[in-house]
This record gives sequence, structure tokens and C-alpha cells, in this order.
Amino acid sequence: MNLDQFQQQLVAYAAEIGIDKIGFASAEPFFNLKHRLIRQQQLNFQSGFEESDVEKRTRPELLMEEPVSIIAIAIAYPSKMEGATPGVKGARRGIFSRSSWGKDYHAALRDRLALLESFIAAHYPEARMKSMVDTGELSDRAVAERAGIGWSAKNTNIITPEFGSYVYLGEMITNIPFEYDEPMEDQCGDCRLCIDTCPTGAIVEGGQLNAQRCISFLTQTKGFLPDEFRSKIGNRIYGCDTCQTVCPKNKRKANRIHPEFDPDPDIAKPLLEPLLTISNREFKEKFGHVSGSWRGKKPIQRNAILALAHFKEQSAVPTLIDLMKTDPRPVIRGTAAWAIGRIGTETGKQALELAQQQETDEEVLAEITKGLDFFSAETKG
Ligand code: B12
Ligand code: SF4
Ligand code: SF4
Repeated sequence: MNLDQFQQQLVAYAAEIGIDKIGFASAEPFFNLKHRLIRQQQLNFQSGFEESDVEKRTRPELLMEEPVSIIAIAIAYPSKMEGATPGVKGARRGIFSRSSWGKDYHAALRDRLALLESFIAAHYPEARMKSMVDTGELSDRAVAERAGIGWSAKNTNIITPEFGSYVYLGEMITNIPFEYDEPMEDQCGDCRLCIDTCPTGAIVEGGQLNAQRCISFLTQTKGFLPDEFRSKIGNRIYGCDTCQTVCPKNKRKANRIHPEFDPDPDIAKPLLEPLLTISNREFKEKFGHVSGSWRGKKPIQRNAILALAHFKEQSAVPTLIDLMKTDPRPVIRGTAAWAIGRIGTETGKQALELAQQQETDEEVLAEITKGLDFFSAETKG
């Protein structure tokens, strides 16, 4: 079998094992990306979640000896949820972004890449391979762009004509001289809906994100959420999909292809109040398998508190008071204090005044003051 035939067989095998798109790219250094990454670092526009070594990120030869090609894969994930109970007064719900629906995609893509590796090893004994998904050094998007999986869009996502931007990306560096695919033409055109709709103005210009302002990033931080963003995250408790849901290229891309990514509505859109008191064990049992739990329960709980404040959910006030008084974590006590103020009940006000006498942590005290300020602002208004 010659290499052409092998490549065709590999493409067919990829489809068989549930890889929705596959492309081949050269393993040359990513020079454009390098400049871009340095610029993003200088502007402090990076999230801090990405690999910080720009050389490793842009030179595949530092990750595997004598690389020749990179195989890029994409797996589509669903954008529509069936059977969700809408949140109502007294039983409000939060939302995990679509990238956290169903089974954690890291495992799903790694499993497929491992199968591809075995297939290649069986047919091409001299093959050397190194696979990665998300947490690897390479930019999954830059690889996908070069391999013709989709175009690099203004909302910074890779958009495929077939599945929109709702695709997970992964790749394998190899020493095999596959035939490369061509990158795809940009198809955003004059549209700028994502830029204009982003709630925090995080898309500075087409293709450039200030991750520090991106709600997806902010929902994953562990400290206090900066004041400016507290009323902007709405009921998002993990991730943000706004720049994708508004995108015309995602219209009619329901992508119900892989049952493993079908969301359980009670997990993807969970009730907010029970989250506030969930034990570590329960959290792990219920949310441990979704990608959105990777930062643990604290950020999710902080966001759930902010979501209840967003809804001005008065029935949550007793639980919030309890958290403010007894939770060992200052971020939770302080965020609860702020939320109590935002919701604005008389009981809440009294509890805040009492807590002001008893709290010793400086940061929490500052949040209690902010909570009480909501009441004076109301009187003035
Ligand atoms: C850090 C990170 C984040 C950060 C920063 C995101 C960002 N836009 O940079 C935060 C936490 C905000 C984030 C959010 C999300 N993320 Co994220 N994230 C990553 C991670 C780990 C690294 C990304 C990175 O290096 N960014 C730095 C920028 C500068 O580079 P880049 O986007 O990778 O590459 C592009 C640019 O460099 C651009 N570029 C290069 N040079 C130049 C020059 C010019 C002039 C221009 C205009 C552009 C340009 O072209 C490259 C290719 O598109 C990747 C996994 C990985 N290892 O790559 C996942 C990844 C990008 N995330 C992913 C997803 C799904 C998301 C969310 C949709 C999750 C959610 N629903 O909340 C959001 C989307 C938010 C958004 N608009 O980007 C997917 C993207 C899938 C896709 N179809 O594109 C990835 C690839 C994970 C995966 N393996 O599937 N993420
Ligand atoms: S994920 Fe949300 S906050 Fe981030 S760029 Fe998109 S719309 Fe803006
Ligand atoms: S909303 Fe418009 S500009 Fe933004 S990514 Fe989609 S097509 Fe491109």
C-alpha cells in the first residue's frame, strides 16, 4: 500500500471511529502565531490557562523529534438541549456552556486519537506520534486552521462549514509525509455580530480576544469576580456561548451526532440553590464527569451566588446569609454578602449589618460594605 492509499484508509477509519473532520498540515513552525502570542502576552490579553512557553507553542520540533506533519481532528458537539425545565421564581437555574455538556471532551478526543495511533502503528511501523487535546502545548486552533478544518473567525473560534464552531479540536504530530490540506478561506465577510454582542466587549477586534474580559475565562477564576463583571455574567455558571449562539454560521447546526455529548438537563442547567450547599462528594458524583468541573466547586458556587443575585431571588436569601456567616472560604462569604445586598431584602440588610460587626477578613468586610451600599443607593435613588 502506498502512502496515498494509507492516507485515504486513515481518513475512512477516522470517520468510522466518530471523528467528524480530519485534516493534514505541515509541522513547520507557526511563525504568525508566535508574533500573535507575544503581542497578546504584552497586552495582558492572555488567560494564563495556556502554555506560557511561546517557543514550545509554535515549534513542533521541540515537542517531537523531526516532525513532518500534523493530523488535526474535529468532533462536533450539540448546540440544542432537549427536555430542559425552565428556571422559575423560587427554582432558578444556571447554565453550563455547550462545551461542558455530556462527557468531558478531553477524554472523548484522546480516546479517538489513541485509536488513530494504534491504526497508524499497525500499518506504518516506523511511525512516531504525539497526540494532544486542549492541554497540550500547541494551539489547537492554529493547527486546525492550517489543516483546513475551518477558518479562524472573528469570534476567534474555528468555524467549520459543516458543524459551525461547535467542534472540539485535537491533533497528532507525526513523522509521516502525508499530503497536506489547504487552509480555508475566511467566511465571516462583513459580519461583526459576535463583536457587537459580546456582553463585556472582550473581542477587541475581529480575531483578537482580551481573555481577561471574556466571561468564559471569568467564570473559571477562583477569586472574587471584579465588580464590573458581576452583573454581566447573568446565570452562566461555567463558560459562555454568546459569540457562538449569535453567529449566523451556527444556524441550524444542532450537531446531535455523538450521544456521549447529549446533555443531562439537570446537570447542564442545574438548580442554583442546591449548588450553594453541595458537599464535595456530591459535587464530584454529579458534575465530576463534565469538563466544566475542572476548577472544582468553588468557582461554580461563586457564580451560582452571582446568578441568584442576577435573578434577585429572594427565596435564596436565608441560604446566602448562612453562607456569609459560616462558610470558611472568604470568596464565598464575600460574594454572598454582595449578593444579599443586590437582592435587597430587609432581612438581608439586617444580616449584613450584623456581619459587619462580626467579620474579620478585610476583603469580606469590603464586600459587606458594598452589599450595604446597595441599600443607601436605593434610598438616595
Ligand atoms: C486559553 C484558552 C481559552 C481562553 C482564551 C481563548 C482565546 N480566544 O484565546 C478562554 C478561557 C477565554 C477560552 C474560552 C473558550 N474556549 Co478555549 N481554549 C484555550 C486554549 C487552552 C488555548 C487558546 C490560545 O492559545 N489562545 C491564544 C490565541 C492568541 O491563539 P488561538 O486562539 O489558539 O489561535 C488563533 C489566533 O492565534 C489567531 N491568530 C494568529 N495570528 C493572528 C494574527 C491576526 C491578525 C489575527 C486576526 C488572528 C491571528 O489564529 C489562530 C487560529 O485561529 C485552547 C486549547 C489549545 N491548547 O489551543 C482552548 C480552545 C481554543 N477553547 C475552546 C473552546 C470551545 C472555548 C469556548 C467556546 C468555551 C466556552 N463555551 O466557554 C470559549 C470561547 C471563547 C472565545 N471567543 O474564544 C476550543 C475551540 C474550538 C473551536 N471551534 O475553535 C479549544 C481549541 C479547546 C479544544 N481543544 O477544543 N479558551
Ligand atoms: S465567550 Fe462570551 S464573553 Fe467571551 S468573547 Fe464570546 S461572547 Fe464575549
Ligand atoms: S458572528 Fe459573524 S463575524 Fe462573528 S464569527 Fe460569526 S460570521 Fe464571523
